[in-house]
Amino acid sequence: MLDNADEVKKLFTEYQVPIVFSGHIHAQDILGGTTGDPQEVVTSSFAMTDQAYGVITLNEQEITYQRENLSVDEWAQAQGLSNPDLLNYRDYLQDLFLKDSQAMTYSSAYRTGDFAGTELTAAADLVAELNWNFFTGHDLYTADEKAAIQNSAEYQFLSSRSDFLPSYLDSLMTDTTSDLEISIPLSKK
Ligand SMILES: [Ca+2]
Repeated sequence: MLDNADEVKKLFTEYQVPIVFSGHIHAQDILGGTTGDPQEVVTSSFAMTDQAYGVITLNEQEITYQRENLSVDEWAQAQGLSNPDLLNYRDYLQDLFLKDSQAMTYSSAYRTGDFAGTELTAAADLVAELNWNFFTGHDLYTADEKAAIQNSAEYQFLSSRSDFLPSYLDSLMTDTTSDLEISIPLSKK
């Protein structure tokens, strides 16, 4: 965290730093600035779903970043391991994350004393899905997709019961460019 981020950004722009790589927030994101500003690439946490890392390629013409995923499943299979969680590690980590996200909805319902059954479960699934998409950088929605989510029964259910959750979901759907890859042409001196 920087409390003088604006000053630092000015320096990056002045010295033509084309791209900045960081982490910490555990959410995959690529934040593009206006032309001439540095692009910021944040790679999500390697320890959690979906175990991503970035591959950077640099040559005289361009610098590229591409998000890739580790496959523990294949490794465990090649090692002849029998632990089902390791053999299905991708699903295992995703399941942990989704359950954690669903819990956010359930604890909100608990606070308001509202324990609707299947509607609550479906709404918790929507929160979990959008949360997973956000943290793994798969949160690029078309206007139609976004409208469909906001018009869905699950979203409407949350809107009638919570101030926080609908606005939280909206905040997970603001991207307009890919979080997974970027290519920046390098100008010749
Ligand atoms: Ca994003």
